[in-house]
Amino acid sequence: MSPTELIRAEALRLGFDIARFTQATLPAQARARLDAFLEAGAHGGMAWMETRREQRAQPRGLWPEAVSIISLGLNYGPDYDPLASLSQRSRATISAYAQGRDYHDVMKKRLKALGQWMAREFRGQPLKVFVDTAPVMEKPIAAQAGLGWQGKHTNLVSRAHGSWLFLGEIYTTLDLAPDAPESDHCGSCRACLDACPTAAFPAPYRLDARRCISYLTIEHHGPIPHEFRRAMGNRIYGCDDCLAACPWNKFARASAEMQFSPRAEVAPPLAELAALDDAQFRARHAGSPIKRIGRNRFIRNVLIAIGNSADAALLPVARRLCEDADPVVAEAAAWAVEQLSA
Ligand code: B12
Ligand code: SF4
Ligand code: SF4
Repeated sequence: MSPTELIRAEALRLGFDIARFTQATLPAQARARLDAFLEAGAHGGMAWMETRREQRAQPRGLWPEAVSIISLGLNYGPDYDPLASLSQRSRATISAYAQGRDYHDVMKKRLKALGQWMAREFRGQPLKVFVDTAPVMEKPIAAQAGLGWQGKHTNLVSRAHGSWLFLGEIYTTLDLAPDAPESDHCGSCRACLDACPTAAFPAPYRLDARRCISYLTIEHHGPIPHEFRRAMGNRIYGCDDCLAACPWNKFARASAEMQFSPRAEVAPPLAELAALDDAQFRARHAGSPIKRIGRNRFIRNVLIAIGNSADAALLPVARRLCEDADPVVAEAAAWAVEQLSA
């Protein structure tokens, strides 16, 4: 077997759903698009995107010795309708990616296992493993390796897994034969663009993160801008609307990875979530990506959902939080009270 066949077979054995190869260079176009994104301020408060621009723009900007990249995907396809809870307004909608165990942990563990196997197999050739948080353009790299194409919602769409694929990479000094890129199969479709509740796409293939509910609920610190509060509905962590709209999901299969199965109720009652103090929040979300945003940002999001619930039974819950020690929580609580009293 060739080195790429060996590595691919080992990756699949370790539980990856797809593994493909590309060279450690991206076309100048990827850099130009990243620049345009940052120049437009579309990254909002994610200052780390700006500060590590050079490393992100080009794989060798991060690691000059890199020759090839192994791009890996893990299918997290939900076995339920991720949008079903949007109409259950006294309950929370939590995006599919955050229902199970934190994918960073699952992916990192497998990347390290593959890396260790490669170090043995290829006599200590240096390599580095990455998932999400490193300054790596994961989607353009995966598209170049042919895992799928960047759809108009900007995420990677796969013919086999639809929109539900986590990405990770191994940069290596090995010179591996590259796979062919996948071509764009969006055609005239614009279902994802039309599905967005906050009009976060200024144009196909371009996202303004400042308008995206995923950004607002996970990355944004401080009060949620008023113009987006209504549109958020009961989405308290991330958003799946554009991903779920994609017709390519009809070929997707539910993930076989038990660690991505929902750890608790898919759509928990807002009253239950609003009652969490710091210790309870951390205990409930141990091992989940949700833990990262901390209790205050989480309760802020829950209060926006309460304000949108039209459920008068949640009024005392919101009133209680008007006295919260965190000013952002207290402000969101006051807004929720106002909405429910109107
Ligand atoms: C910052 C970030 C966010 C930000 C900004 C998202 C964004 N689209 O940039 C926010 C917080 C909003 C976010 C949200 C989500 N994220 Co996110 N995020 C990232 C992160 C850390 C960096 C992405 C980045 O570099 N953005 C900068 C822009 C410039 O890059 P880009 O999107 O690739 O932009 C390209 C296009 O605009 C394109 N382009 C421009 N014009 C044109 C024209 C044509 C014709 C074409 C083809 C392309 C094109 O060129 C640009 C550069 O290549 C990556 C992890 C990583 N290290 O890559 C995860 C990542 C992209 N996120 C991921 C996920 C799962 C999500 C959510 C689905 C989570 C959720 N359910 O809430 C949402 C999806 C929202 C959406 N529609 O994108 C996954 C996506 C997996 C996949 N299959 O693609 C990643 C890869 C993490 C991972 N390791 O799995 N995320
Ligand atoms: S994740 Fe939600 S808010 Fe963000 S672009 Fe997609 S549909 Fe719009
Ligand atoms: S919904 Fe349509 S336009 Fe959007 S990514 Fe899927 S195929 Fe492309």
